[in-house]
Amino acid sequence: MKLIASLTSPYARKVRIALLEKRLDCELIVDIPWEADTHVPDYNPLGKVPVLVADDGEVFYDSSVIVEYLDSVLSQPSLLPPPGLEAVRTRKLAALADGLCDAAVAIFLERKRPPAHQSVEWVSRQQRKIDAALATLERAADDTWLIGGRLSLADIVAGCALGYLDLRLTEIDWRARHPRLHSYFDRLMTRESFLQTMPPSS
Ligand SMILES: N[C@@H](CCC(=O)N[C@@H](CS)C(=O)NCC(=O)O)C(=O)O
Repeated sequence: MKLIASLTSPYARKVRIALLEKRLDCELIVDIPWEADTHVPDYNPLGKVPVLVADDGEVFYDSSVIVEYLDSVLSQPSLLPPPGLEAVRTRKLAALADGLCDAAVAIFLERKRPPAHQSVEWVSRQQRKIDAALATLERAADDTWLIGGRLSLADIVAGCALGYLDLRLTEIDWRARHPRLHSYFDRLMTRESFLQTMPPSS
């Protein structure tokens, strides 16, 4: 298998963590989709990372779909519960944390535009999503794991989303406002899979 990814993408980190948790071998191909010489659109019509190329050449994208594919390749440790309400709740929390990432990425990209083209209203709208998502995660983070008593896709996405805030939106002091989330994140960050995939600072 090959994973096409950038090292700062929280969505790609999600897949890299899943691969490490499952101890699956996978070649990492670093490709930055914003650069002119990117090959990402050759694999994903949306031009986004991560993309997984399976051993038989089939291509998978969207990070959560890739994690589901990895669960089908190697069922243990499973990152999604079997079909049922717990699986739906796991996906819901993962969707929430993905949405937090989407809003943070939107702010990061907006700030890269020339100042005269930046929209204060757009940034505020994204900021409100981040604040509300953090408050919801704070309520969910009352134990070691968000759901089901073990590591799941929800924890991986939540950890990647919080890590992305630390990388790109350092002015958001989410730890001070969300003490349970702070402790939950610190516990998560002791895991080898999270430590090995820390994003570089640029
Ligand atoms: N929902 C997608 C989001 C992927 C995504 O937005 N990746 C960003 C990097 S953080 C990207 O490749 N952006 C390039 C673009 O939007 O053209 C997933 O979970 O895989």
